[in-house]
Amino acid sequence: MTTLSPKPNGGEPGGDRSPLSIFAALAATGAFLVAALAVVITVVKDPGVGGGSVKTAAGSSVSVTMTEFKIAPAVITVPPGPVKLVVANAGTQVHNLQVKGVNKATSNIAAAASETLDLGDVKAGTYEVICTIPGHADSGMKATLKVEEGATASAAAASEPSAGHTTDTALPADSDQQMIDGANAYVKAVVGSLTEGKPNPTSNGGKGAQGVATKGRGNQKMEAKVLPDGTKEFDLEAKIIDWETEPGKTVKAWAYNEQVPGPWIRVEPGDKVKVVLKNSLPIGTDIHFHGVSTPFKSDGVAPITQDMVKSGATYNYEFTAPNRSELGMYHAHNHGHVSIVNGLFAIFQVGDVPLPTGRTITGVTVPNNLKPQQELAMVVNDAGVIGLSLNGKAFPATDPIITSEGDWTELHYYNEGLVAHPMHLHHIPQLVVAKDGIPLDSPYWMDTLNVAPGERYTVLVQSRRDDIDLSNPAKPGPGIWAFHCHILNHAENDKGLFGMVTAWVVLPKA
Ligand SMILES: [Cu+2]
Repeated sequence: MTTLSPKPNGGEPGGDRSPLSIFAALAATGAFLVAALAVVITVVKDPGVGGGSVKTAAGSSVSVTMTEFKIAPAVITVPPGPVKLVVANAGTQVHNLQVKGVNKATSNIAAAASETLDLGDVKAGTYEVICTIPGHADSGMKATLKVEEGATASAAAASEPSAGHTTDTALPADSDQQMIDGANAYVKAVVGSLTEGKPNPTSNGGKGAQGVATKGRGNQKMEAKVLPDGTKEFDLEAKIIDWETEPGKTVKAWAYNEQVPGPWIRVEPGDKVKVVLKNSLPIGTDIHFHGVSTPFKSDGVAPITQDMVKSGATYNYEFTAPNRSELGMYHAHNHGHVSIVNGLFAIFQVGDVPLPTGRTITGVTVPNNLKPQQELAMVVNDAGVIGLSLNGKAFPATDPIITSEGDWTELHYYNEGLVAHPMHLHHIPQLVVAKDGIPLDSPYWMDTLNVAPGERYTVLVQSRRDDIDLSNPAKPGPGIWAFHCHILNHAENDKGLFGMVTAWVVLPKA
């Protein structure tokens, strides 16, 4: 029977294959990550780029393109009468388009999608056009709609470069080189931080390493303040902070205790819990414990279950944790479409997710008494000022996952964004053991897991496969395996890898 149980294996790797020599070899090839990702040039044909305008008896139709953080053309000119805007999102984040004074707006448009906005009969005048997603208009997503007698409908600025978007006409001439440089910089950072032996603050027992350095790290385990009656107290402050999502890009994030995601809170079943929320945001807030059994008044849905926690105020959530494990999140509920995607999200865990130890699933037996070497979280987001990210960071600032051959890793996925993300780990199969913290009667193996907003999944991963022949270095085994969202423009842009990309590192057995 095939088994993933740790067992003696006669074919140990050769003595010269130290972890660092492997990385050096990989880094030297330069393009290994490129190959690993099976790079596909994203060819997106959409009506918004290279489009133009049409003036018919039925009115004007103008193509408008949104990117980070621009609306093109900046001035849209049309004659009075019926106007339609064909609005394309050529960026990497969710955007929308609102025409003030006409009171018409698109829905939130996902990256690479488009929508036609019928403005109806528009009178002569000047109207402001913006993306209403917080921070986007201030970052440049503003345009003007000029409705003038005798005007010719303006053409979309087809020649303007569009960030993060590829048309079939041209990739930058140096796009291959940028891909190679970006991948190499990431590997160099990962190998460098491994050498320094930094602990990984977001991992239980993790060996620790990081991508290209940025300021601030989220998901840090929070110590409880234990009160005389045994209650575990966690003090949180919500406020707007500077947060570096990727090297050199700092945004105004909404954060708990200056972290995105906020501190990882863990309690045990039956614990008495008190969460003290101080609101230092400019607007009211609350905390909803998503997927955690709390009483009505601690469900955090202002103004229904509690009063709004006004700016400057403090609120106490008090409850007894359930008598079973639960894997939840905590996030603002009030104005969630702004506050959550901008960073007010974190993990709330009650006990350990039960694992299918001793069970055989599709021919693979999970060891009895399995205790994974590390327990990690991957919180995905795609919107607001945080954008496409894993644990609050975008590639190349994403933390790699560091394991050794034979290690078992327990990984929890959480989606706090607006769209689903099919998370794909190369080469190493994942065993799905729980959905939303509830253990599955029938765990299953897969390599791509679609995680929709609000969902949590728990997987077990053993950093080896039985078909790996350790005595034959030519066979794949240890290495840096690409791990990314498989919506291709969530993982790549014209400059190479970006956004929802990280690496699963398998070091040779010590
Ligand atoms: Cu995605």
